[in-house]
Amino acid sequence: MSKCMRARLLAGLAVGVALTVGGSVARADDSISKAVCQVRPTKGNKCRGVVIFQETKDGRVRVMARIRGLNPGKKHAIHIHQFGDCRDLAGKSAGGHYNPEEKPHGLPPAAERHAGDLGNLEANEEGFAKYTIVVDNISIVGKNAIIGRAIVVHALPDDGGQPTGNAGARIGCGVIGIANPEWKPAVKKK
Ligand SMILES: [Cu+2]
Ligand SMILES: [Zn+2]
Repeated sequence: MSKCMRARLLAGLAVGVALTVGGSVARADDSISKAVCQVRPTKGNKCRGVVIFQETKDGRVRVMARIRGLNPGKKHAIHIHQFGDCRDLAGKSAGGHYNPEEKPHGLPPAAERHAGDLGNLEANEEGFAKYTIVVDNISIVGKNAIIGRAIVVHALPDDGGQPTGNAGARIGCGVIGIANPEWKPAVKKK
């Protein structure tokens, strides 16, 4: 077999593998613009929910969180932590705040803050919080990529103090993954 033929055969094989992963056909040029994180409670807590990350047309990231199991009427810090590792029962394995630019801790919209500093959730009387923030210091898979890192929700509010906002225990933890752009939740039957 000539060198050229072998190169073409290998290239063809690679494309074939890329197109048939998981038994369904994926486009080879799929760009990743959406991520999802399923937050689960750490030991002894009830915090759970979903955080969606969607890249905007102007290159920012819209973060949309829906979290329940919080203290009614209270604020709870929400951060991106360095490691997508929630194995520790208290969430410690997620490491510190995601801080690729070595900045001090802060609260949005301050520019001087960790990339992972998303501010606070604010729970209603049912202990549920819906929170949206658009940020310009992270991306899904580009600069300051968040894929493979973790969302951590804390017991206390983030007060912006050093080094990490005095937010207390980690009550929820979840790994940020690539969202399936075609999946939609089933419509709830009443
Ligand atoms: Cu945190
Ligand atoms: Zn921070």
